[in-house]
Amino acid sequence: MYRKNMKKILVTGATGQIGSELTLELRKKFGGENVVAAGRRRKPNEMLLATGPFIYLDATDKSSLEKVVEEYDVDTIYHLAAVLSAAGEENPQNAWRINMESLYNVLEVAREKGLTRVFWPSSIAVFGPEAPRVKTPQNTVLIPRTIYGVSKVAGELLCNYYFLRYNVDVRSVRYPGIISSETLPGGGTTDYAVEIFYEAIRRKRYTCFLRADTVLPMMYMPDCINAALTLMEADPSKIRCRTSYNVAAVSFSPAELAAEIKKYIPDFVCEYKPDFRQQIADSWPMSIDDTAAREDWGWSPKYDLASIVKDMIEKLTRRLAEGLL
Ligand code: AKB
Repeated sequence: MYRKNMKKILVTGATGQIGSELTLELRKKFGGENVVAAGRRRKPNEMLLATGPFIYLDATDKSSLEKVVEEYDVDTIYHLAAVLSAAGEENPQNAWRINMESLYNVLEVAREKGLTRVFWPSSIAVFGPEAPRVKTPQNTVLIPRTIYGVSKVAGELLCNYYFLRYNVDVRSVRYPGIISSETLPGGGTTDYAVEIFYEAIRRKRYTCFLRADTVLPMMYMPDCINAALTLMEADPSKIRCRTSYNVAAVSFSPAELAAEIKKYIPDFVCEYKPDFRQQIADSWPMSIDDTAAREDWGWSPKYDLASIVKDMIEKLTRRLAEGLL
């Protein structure tokens, strides 16, 4: 995969939950110096700094984005910077501005400079209570109740428009909640499914902000990264959907997750105190139909609930023993 003198990949939101791990994976594949990590944190983690270039970038500022694309000879952007669902409800105006302005700038720069490819994640948050909640289809009614979901629906339509009108090769998947061991998520409704591991290992107790029986679609980070890379490598003729593909892995409730964790930490206690995020979760699908992604570009997840929990417990226990947790 690594080519000498190859053009560069830019990852925005590289210090976030998905960005931090995706950047390292891209660097392994294409060489550290070919993957520019960009974020708004002044102090990113050491691995990001040690393995390739890191720059401060606010993607809502188009001229800064243009400068970076020119300076590093970028031809592919993974645009991950975003405000998530729960944080979005605390300041909807800010969430709309950040999510929409940054995506618009990325698509405009891709159009103006003729970039080869753009990846932008959408989310199960595009669906609202009017959509079927079980095996939610690829094409169904999209009336989300959060500003995050509204920005994702608008973003999907914008991506489709830029493809049809300007031939910008932008590709997207609708991620479910992502579980990962390296960087904590921030501001999402599905964040409980990561926090619960840290608290179970450190304190053997967790108070969940969703009801015990709230079933949501989830995915482990290796599958999440694999979805992005497989879609980005697919032949353009295979990509029949230019809004965003449904991708599914597992669905479970907090009670089911807690029961699986208890197999490793028998005295773990999980309590439930639902807050405003419950309403968001109740408006989202419980499971997703991802037939189109499987058929078009061979999407297939590897991790189920048991293998996710086993891997998370192993990784976080090791980090705790090394004093890194
Ligand atoms: C969130 O909870 O907001 C995100 C998402 C499902 O897009 N993790």
